[in-house]
Amino acid sequence: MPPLSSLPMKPIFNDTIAAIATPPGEGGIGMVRISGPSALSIADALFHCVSGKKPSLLPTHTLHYGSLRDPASGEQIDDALLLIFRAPRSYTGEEVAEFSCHGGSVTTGRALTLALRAGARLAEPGEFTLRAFLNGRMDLAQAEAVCDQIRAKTETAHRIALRQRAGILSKRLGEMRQRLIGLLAAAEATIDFSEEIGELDYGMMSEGLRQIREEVESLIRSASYGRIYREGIRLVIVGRPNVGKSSLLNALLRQDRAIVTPIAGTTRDLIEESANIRGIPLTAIDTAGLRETEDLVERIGVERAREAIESASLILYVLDASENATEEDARIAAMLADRPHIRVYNKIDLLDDLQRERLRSSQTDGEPASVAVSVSNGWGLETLEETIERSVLGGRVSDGESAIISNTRHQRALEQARDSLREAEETTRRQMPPDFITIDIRAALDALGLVTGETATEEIIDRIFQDFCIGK
Ligand SMILES: Nc1nc2c(ncn2[C@@H]2O[C@H](COP(=O)(O)OP(=O)(O)OP(=O)(O)O)[C@@H](O)[C@H]2O)c(=O)[nH]1
Ligand SMILES: [Mg+2]
Repeated sequence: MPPLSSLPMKPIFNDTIAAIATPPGEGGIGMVRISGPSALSIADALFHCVSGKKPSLLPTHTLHYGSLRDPASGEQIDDALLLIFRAPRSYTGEEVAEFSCHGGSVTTGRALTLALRAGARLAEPGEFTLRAFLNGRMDLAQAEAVCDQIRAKTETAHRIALRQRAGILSKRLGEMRQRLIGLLAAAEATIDFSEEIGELDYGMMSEGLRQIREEVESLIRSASYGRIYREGIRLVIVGRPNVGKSSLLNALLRQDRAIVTPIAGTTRDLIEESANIRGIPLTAIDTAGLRETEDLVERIGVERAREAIESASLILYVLDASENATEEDARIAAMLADRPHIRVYNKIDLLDDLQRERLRSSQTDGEPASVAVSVSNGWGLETLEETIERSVLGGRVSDGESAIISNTRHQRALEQARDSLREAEETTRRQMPPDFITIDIRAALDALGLVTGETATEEIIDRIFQDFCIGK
């Protein structure tokens, strides 16, 4: 497989693809998208503009009203709108026709069938965006951000995806690659023309490499933040029976998801639900109260709770503030000792003022963080959400402008680049011949190119687009 940078920049596909671009089910409108060299001739066969004009003769970026008909029988399928984009100024870089029909799976399904019969082939998942990438309309990081934007669960995740799609990360990486290419050229010149330009300036080389390596490292650091928003976290609620775990789950979800009763041992299975706490997408998991029990069902539930603790990104350890700690609490505390967790003292409404004051003064700023709440009254829940945010992000916040890494693939590529840059720095420090330095610089350039796709192989690219939805 040749590197993609050697692929031609003009449209490279001779087949035409089609798919329903709107989600399945009922909806106001449904859209069928067709892209490729025959997109407009297919529109000619199926669509009759009220103006009487042929779609293939219409100008780009225009919208037309008309009827969608089966060319075989003449039957009208829908009255619809046709959007025309001409190559190369379209999403894919190819000729594109989009039918905006009435919603519902039958209408869009029939429109798609007509397009296929007229010569299009059903698009693979992500194939429109794949073509956009291969036709040079966007780079790989931007293409991945398309998928991230569609999948974003919170506004912050959406903002990160939007910035990546706009090319902020690509631009930053592009600048770094340009500077590395400058260093590579300097090293190569001393190999080829050492008599004219003399020895390599090792000091300059070392300083240049250090600066770029530090920038790569700062991007890698942003990954711990960016990935939380892209992938979300698992928040597991544990504690003894009856302390208010399910009540807390319901409060965080703002819905009555789990059964709450005064009977200890109410929850017996894991209850998982998606939530959004201060922009952080998360799966909140309520568990069976931890205790020794003879009840078979409850015992399985307790076992599952222990497994959930293993998979948690953060644990809320709920205690009943009106009761003294028990042996079970000591066991739970020991189990959580090396796991990230927050102690949540619940039911503080049952305490008198003096007891509440005592609880408050016993809480320190140290680890683990602890928060006093009354789920029944809503006291302290906002502080708890703030504490969750702080624990998850560890004080890392985005300034809203800089490039952020939110994807494991990008993180790995940058780590590879950092390692090669370190090796280049070491080779420079030891004043080895410039050939050795150029090998490491080239490796770093290749690693950075994986993110934006210049050096990505067909296999990597296929894997990325397989995860997309159909019609995108
Ligand atoms: N006074 C008071 N009662 C509460 C509070 N939060 C929950 N409760 C009550 O405590 C009881 C147990 O609540 P649950 O949420 O079912 O407790 P749990 O920890 O999920 O219990 P199990 O599922 O049995 O482990 C219920 O009667 C709740 O109404 C609170 O803040 N104050
Ligand atoms: Mg419960």
